[in-house]
Amino acid sequence: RLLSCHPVLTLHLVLALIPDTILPAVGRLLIEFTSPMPLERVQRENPGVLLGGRYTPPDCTPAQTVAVIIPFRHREHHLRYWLHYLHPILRRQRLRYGIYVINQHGEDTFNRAKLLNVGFLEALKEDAAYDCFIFSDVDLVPMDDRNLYRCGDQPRHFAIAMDKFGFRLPYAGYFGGVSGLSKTQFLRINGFPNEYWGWGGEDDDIFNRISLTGMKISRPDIRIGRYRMIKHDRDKHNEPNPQRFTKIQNTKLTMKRDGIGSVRYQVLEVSRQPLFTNITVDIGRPP
Ligand code: UDH
Ligand code: NGS
Repeated sequence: RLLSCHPVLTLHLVLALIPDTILPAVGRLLIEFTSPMPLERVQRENPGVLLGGRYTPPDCTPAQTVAVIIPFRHREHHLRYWLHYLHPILRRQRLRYGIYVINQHGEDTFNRAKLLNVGFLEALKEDAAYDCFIFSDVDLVPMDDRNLYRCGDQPRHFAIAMDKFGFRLPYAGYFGGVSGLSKTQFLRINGFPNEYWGWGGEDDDIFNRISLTGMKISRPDIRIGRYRMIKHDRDKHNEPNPQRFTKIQNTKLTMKRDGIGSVRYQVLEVSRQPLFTNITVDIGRPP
């Protein structure tokens, strides 16, 4: 337990010489979503993961403790694929981590960014040691395990080369899909906006918050930040938000009053499952 958990990237030469079974990193991964994924199988294949989806590497002491936060409603089959692919990747990355699924209760309009704020606060209530927060959509799986789910000295954007965008950024200021902020970085931007109900714009607002506080987005190499998205139709109650274009013009004014300091919600249930912690929350509805 004395060794620190070094980034796997530096070990390339050594890796070439040791057998596949103990390889810390694989590199490019084959990701596909054809046959349904039973949770029992995922559990069987991840015996080292503890109740609530917690993991600590057995042989080294990680520098960070990472909370992975997933905004969620009615996507159980996506979550099973996500857990199937991500647990082994995160284990190989030698992270100390926990998985938090923030499940929006009821059928009112979806609010991704508010759920992510809830995830930040609830993860910290569970374990004050969390100092890195990775926010991931449930339908995004990295295609390369060298895309390290950790925080650095600037906010990180992980999902930069998604299959649906032809493995490129759709625009320079895109910050959607999977992103990560240290606790300090998250608090510096007053967390995420709570007032984006429905689809779109909340990730651009977060991008604005980061720029306005003088931080810069860090991204992996374009060959490594590749993702597959599980194809799906538009969800019910997550229609494009018509206010999103005017809202993202006003981040500078709104970010002071709307954020982690003003989020109101009610936790209805915390349930520790074998592979994740499920937090069902009433976040209200649009005004
Ligand atoms: N989410 C849910 N349930 C919902 C809505 C959203 O869990 O009902 C979560 C989920 O983690 C999802 C994320 O919020 O990955 C982002 O929402 P999204 O997947 O709807 O956003 P995306 O941009 O899709 O991926 C928009 C609709 C695309 C329709 C494409 C039709 N071919
Ligand atoms: C922008 C949205 C973002 C969204 C991105 C990609 O236009 O929230 O498209 O969307 N911003 C606004 O609407 C203001 S996607 O192609 O994934 O559906 O993340």
